[in-house]
Amino acid sequence: MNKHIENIENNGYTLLENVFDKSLCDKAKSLSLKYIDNNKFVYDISASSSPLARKDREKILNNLQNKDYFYFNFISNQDICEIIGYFLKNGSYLNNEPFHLINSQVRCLEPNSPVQQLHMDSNLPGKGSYPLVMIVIIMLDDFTSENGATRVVPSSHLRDDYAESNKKYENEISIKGKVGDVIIINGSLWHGSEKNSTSLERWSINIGYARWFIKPSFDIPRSLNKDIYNKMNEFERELMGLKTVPPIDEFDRLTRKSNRDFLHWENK
Ligand SMILES: O=C(O)CCC(=O)C(=O)O
Ligand SMILES: [Fe+2]
Repeated sequence: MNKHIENIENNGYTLLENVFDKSLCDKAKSLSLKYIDNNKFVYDISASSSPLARKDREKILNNLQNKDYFYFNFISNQDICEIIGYFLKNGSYLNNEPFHLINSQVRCLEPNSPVQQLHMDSNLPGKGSYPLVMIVIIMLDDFTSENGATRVVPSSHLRDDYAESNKKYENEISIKGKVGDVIIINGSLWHGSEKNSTSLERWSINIGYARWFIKPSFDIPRSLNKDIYNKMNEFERELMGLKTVPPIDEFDRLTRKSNRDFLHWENK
């Protein structure tokens, strides 16, 4: 763990090898494909002006936490959450304030999927500050130099500016690895996927975690379902941010943190 903490502190990312079995990764792909095919999702891309919202050469399944409890094999993996917890608790009161899930996605780059703009997921450069957001990328296929591996600009989490549009930086590198390997990235690191120049798909699970007071990408507490909730352990429920939903007004509660789950399902 110390090696990974050092890597993330200095370079902004680390690679954990062989965290998940190939069989679990294959199941994640086939299950996700089933959800994608059965649902024929239509996304309103006109509602967003970011080039990151263009998904024409991708298959995407968002909000894994409300699709199937199976995905918690990845979302709440202990080895991953230990490292994430170190970074997202560090500097908070007694180094022990909670962190929560802010997005989770299965992402498939289809053949000829274009390069993704270098970006940060934290909405704020990291220079001189504690990390606010951490990203996990789980390889469901080998990541190679041809099929759209994640590229990063090492140590860019220490800068105070943003990557230029459509620019390839001299010192950027692609993180290659095997199915079941995991990349952990400081959310302020400049990163994005490469072009997929092969005739095969490149699948990954991409997960975002943040300090508890950072707004998630989707309303995770309100979109949970009870079947999945009932299977979750206490840590997983807290990871969904159920105890940090703001009260509706001061008569509901006087603090943002609560002793009880927002959904009030815990004793039923
Ligand atoms: O899939 C990848 O390699 C990175 C994806 C990413 O950074 C994103 O969609 O925000
Ligand atoms: Fe990203």
